Amino acid sequence: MAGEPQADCLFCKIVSGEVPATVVRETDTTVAFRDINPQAPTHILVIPKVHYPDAASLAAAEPQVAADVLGGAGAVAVDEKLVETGYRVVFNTGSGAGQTVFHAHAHVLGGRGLNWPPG
Ligand code: IU
Repeated sequence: MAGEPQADCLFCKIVSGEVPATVVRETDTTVAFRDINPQAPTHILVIPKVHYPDAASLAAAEPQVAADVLGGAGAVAVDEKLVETGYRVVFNTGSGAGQTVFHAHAHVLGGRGLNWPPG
């Protein structure tokens, strides 16, 4: 059921501690950890502890938690000293847009120049 932990979900296993991750920030509703395949000098994922397949379905069902994810991205950017130089928050949504893990997550990318439009 949406919102419940999914047995086959990698990010649910990171939330439960079953799969290790380099956690940089945790709140009652979110976890932030370093991406294992970083695409920038700083690349952190901010995820809700509850399971929804993407950001839009999370926002529709639990808007406060979606706000917590976005706020977590901002807090990570401050902690990682990305604010002055700029950073990007990305929610890949759907396999055609590059989503590979179907548990909502924000990518926080920074520490290098970021081109626009993204590829
Ligand atoms: P995507 O937007 O669904 O493609 O992002 C998934 C991210 O999860 C991607 O950047 C992976 O490198 C990252 N990731 C991870 O950090 N740890 C893992 O064990 C796995 C994927 I699998």
